[in-house]
Amino acid sequence: MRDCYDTCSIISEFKDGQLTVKGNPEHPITAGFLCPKGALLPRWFHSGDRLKKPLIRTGERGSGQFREASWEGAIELVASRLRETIEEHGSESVLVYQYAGDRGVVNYAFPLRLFHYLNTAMLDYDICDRAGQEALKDVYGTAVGMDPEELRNQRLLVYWGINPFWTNLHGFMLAKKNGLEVWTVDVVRTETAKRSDRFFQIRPDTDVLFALGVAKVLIEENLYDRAFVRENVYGFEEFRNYVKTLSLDYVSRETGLGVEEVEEFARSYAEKRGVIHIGYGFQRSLAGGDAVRAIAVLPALVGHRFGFIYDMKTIDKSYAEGAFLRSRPVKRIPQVKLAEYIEKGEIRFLYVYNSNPLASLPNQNRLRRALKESDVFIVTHDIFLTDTALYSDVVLPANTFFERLDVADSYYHRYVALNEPVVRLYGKSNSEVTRLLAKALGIENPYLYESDEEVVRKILELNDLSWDELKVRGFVKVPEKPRKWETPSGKIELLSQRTVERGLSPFPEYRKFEGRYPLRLLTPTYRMTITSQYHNTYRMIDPNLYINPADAGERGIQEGDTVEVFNDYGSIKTVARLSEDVPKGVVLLYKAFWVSLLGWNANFLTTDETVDGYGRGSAYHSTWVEVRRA
Ligand SMILES: Nc1nc2c(c(=O)[nH]1)N[C@H]1C(S)=C(S)[C@@H](COP(=O)(O)OP(=O)(O)OC[C@H]3O[C@@H](n4cnc5c(=O)[nH]c(N)nc54)[C@H](O)[C@@H]3O)O[C@H]1N2
Ligand SMILES: Nc1nc2c(c(=O)[nH]1)N[C@H]1C(S)=C(S)[C@@H](COP(=O)(O)OP(=O)(O)OC[C@H]3O[C@@H](n4cnc5c(=O)[nH]c(N)nc54)[C@H](O)[C@@H]3O)O[C@H]1N2
Ligand SMILES: [Mo]
Repeated sequence: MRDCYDTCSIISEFKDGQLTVKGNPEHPITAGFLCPKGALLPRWFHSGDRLKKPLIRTGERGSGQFREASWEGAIELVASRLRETIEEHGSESVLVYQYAGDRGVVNYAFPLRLFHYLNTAMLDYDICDRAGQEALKDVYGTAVGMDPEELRNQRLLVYWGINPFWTNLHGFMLAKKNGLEVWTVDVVRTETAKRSDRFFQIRPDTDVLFALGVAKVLIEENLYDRAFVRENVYGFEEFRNYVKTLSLDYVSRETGLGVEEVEEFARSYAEKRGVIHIGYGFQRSLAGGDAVRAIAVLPALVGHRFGFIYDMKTIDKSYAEGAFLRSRPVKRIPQVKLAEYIEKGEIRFLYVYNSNPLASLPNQNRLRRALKESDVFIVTHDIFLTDTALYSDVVLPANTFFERLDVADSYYHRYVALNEPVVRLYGKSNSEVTRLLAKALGIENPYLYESDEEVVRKILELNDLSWDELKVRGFVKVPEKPRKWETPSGKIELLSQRTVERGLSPFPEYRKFEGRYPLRLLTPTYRMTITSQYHNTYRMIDPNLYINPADAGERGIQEGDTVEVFNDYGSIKTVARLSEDVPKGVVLLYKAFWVSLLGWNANFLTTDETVDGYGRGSAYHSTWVEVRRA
């Protein structure tokens, strides 16, 4: 249910007024344990900060002044404003903004039925894994790679731009338990890097060169799988010529890795036919699309059919979303460009659920300014009074996945789980609120009134999954069907026809990006939060700035000093921690904590530029800053 690779099977119980949770020992990925943040879920669930009553804004936007309202009153207000907005400005001036706060099929998708029915604008989801999705489609026609359970039969796993010891702990443990050799390619010496057999510490944005260098060695040292390539690869000769001109000295100079490291990577990777887990984290940069495309070439060269892990799609969930309810084509608004569309006056009504964009979107100063200066009506449905809720006109209390029926898949593994309620405390589910709104709007369409169980049963039926089996075991594995590459040539495209059509180079390109400030700011995930979630309930965050001692020295900064971090987007103050884990030229802040608790977050500094050749994916990591003693 959480926005997390592992999608754990949790056994929960409610006794004597207290929720307890444990990892399901029967579930092959969860394997009987929860990660540190999962184990604390009862604290989140029982938090005294949970919203209990709807709120209506009384003070200035963002001031936090609200009055409590009844559910009827709040829903009536939302419905009448929705109706008025559509009458005055048209249905496309309404935007539903949601993301993965809860990944249950019903609670993720059902509210979209209402907005499809109303023909409103929807998001183009580009905040998380988009550039990599597009890049993998360019090469393989799909971003779905290997079933991680297949790792049991593998020897080597390469973590490329991902920090699974924090973000995919069950995947990391699966690899370790099965005795795989583990390598990490990252800019930062992460907790995963520290637990890996080999660590390739690379400069930001140079992954594309590293991967091309490895490809060159594989080809020129005849380490590639000729038979596989002949049969399954499109554009091999052209690609071979492309990497021929690449000098390994240049690769070494740019990446910061030694020539021998590149050669050793290639030789050992080929010998062990490694699997590459391509991270979501690192592709959120201007270089992300080309980097993933270059990395994607490597499994093909060593003859590993789907020798990568990125995304998993097991079941078709479209019925829950109900796009068939639309009578007009959808206008999509790029998620990262929300502020721009508000500035242009194209959005008059914003309905937010499952997301906290006032913490998670880049360039927060611009977004907040746009919201303050516009007259957009904002409704937020959340469990807590988040930063987004604080900026809203109406706040509706949500309940949690412990309190309702749902079904969930995973973006990492092939198990689907049934989520059954244990108890009900406060708030209403995303689907309940949808039904209330539909009723208040006088809509009669039966699809807007289907019960959660009806939707779940229908989804299972459409996917040939058994409700009875799920009821008994709690989870079921979706078998993998034989599949081919879904590219224009029907093969793995080292020369990509899709990218040529988009006006890009047929091969992955290395480009140098430079900012107006000297230090590259990375803002990756933090161990005890999921983006902004759990900050308010666990109170376990790390707001410090990590800086290399050499960069600190040049600026007269010492361990523990208060520093200002700034660029053209904004400025924040925090405490400096000197660390060799971040290389010279790079500084690090963890992503997206609650602004109302901290007074700032990393997204006051991050760029809202996008990876334009690759679906306009977000480019958080392409942010440059300067740091000085405050
Ligand atoms: N604990 C926890 N788990 C989570 C989440 C969370 O917030 N907290 N969020 C969930 C979500 S939404 C997502 S998308 C996933 C993200 O999961 P990950 O992909 O693990 O995410 P990140 O930590 O953002 O990024 C991974 C690494 O990319 C590195 N990196 C940055 N730039 C470069 C580069 O140019 N090259 C290379 N090679 N590496 C680079 C960073 O140093 C970082 O260590 O995790 C999910 N799981
Ligand atoms: N600087 C920086 N920023 C980033 C990233 C980065 O790497 N660096 N990563 C980006 C990535 S990968 C992602 S995926 C986005 C995520 O960005 P968001 O989608 O904004 O993610 P969360 O902060 O998890 O917010 C989810 C919200 O949903 C609420 N919620 C949970 N369950 C329910 C429910 O059942 N019903 C309702 N109505 N609400 C619920 C939670 O309380 C929480 O407030 O952030 C992005 N932001
Ligand atoms: Mo994400």
